[in-house]
Amino acid sequence: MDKGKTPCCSPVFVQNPHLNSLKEDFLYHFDLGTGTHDLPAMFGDVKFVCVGGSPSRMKAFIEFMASELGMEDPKSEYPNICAGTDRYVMYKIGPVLSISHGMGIPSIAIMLHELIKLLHHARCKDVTVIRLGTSGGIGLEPGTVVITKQALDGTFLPKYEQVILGKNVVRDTDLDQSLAQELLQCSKELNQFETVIGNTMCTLDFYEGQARLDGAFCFYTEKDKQDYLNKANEAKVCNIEMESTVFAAMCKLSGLRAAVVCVTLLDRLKGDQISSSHELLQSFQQRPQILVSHYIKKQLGAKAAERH
Ligand code: R2B
Ligand code: URA
Repeated sequence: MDKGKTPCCSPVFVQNPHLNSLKEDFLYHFDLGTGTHDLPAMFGDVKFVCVGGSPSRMKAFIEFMASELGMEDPKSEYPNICAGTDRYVMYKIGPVLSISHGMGIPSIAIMLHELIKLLHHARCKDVTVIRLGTSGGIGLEPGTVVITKQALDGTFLPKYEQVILGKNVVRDTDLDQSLAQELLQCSKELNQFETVIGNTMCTLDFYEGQARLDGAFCFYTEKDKQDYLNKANEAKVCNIEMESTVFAAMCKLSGLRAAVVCVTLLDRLKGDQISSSHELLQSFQQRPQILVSHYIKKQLGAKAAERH
């Protein structure tokens, strides 16, 4: 494939022979299933899946996306496709799906298993998945958007480790570098906020796992914390969040083009508490949405031009 060109007709892989013996596949945490829903009819046209932690942010994203694509319907609310469960929310407008994933690796991993199966059952092709999130920055002005180059674990290694059948299974966390560059280019075109490409550290916890001094427990000194964050800085970590490694690993296993775009809410070299005003934090959180919606519009414009 030519560098920089979007892939053509890449299916979404599941790698599980046991699925073939299921009479129907019920995606429990979405409350959707192959026996109860026509997944190809509902989702076959999906090309972009945007995921983020918070249900209300992912609803706001679909409303924003609809208005950006000129597809908003002032008379109707966007229905939550997963209304039968309160685990995740899911919204769709044209080829764009917006889904919440909660906080942390276990929560996003469950969502991704079901999302990958959903895209597979729906026979989707050429799907791009982007995580839009928040993070703590390292040495960056709060509000900077970080597009992840490599997702690293808490020891600064580009891997995701999980115990499966009592054994440690290690998966790598490569993300699509051409997609990261395309997103950076979109940010240059928008010219509205600072955006960088850098490494993202993914942790299992918000407090001790991210070297904070303000959790319920802390058995290290302020110097220990600073030394650790300085080491992260040396490993070119630009931001810290809680989902990127498993997101990258699972998207890679299923052949999905993937990117992580997170805004920084604070500079962790200067503090731990997120105490900026609600309004400022809200406006920061819109930045990944603005960037990704520009990217999607551009892609859809390019596809439309290819067809004519
Ligand atoms: C960023 O923000 C959340 C913690 O506040 C977590 O889901 C993450 O990755
Ligand atoms: N999300 C995180 O995981 N860490 C932060 O510091 C801010 C948001």
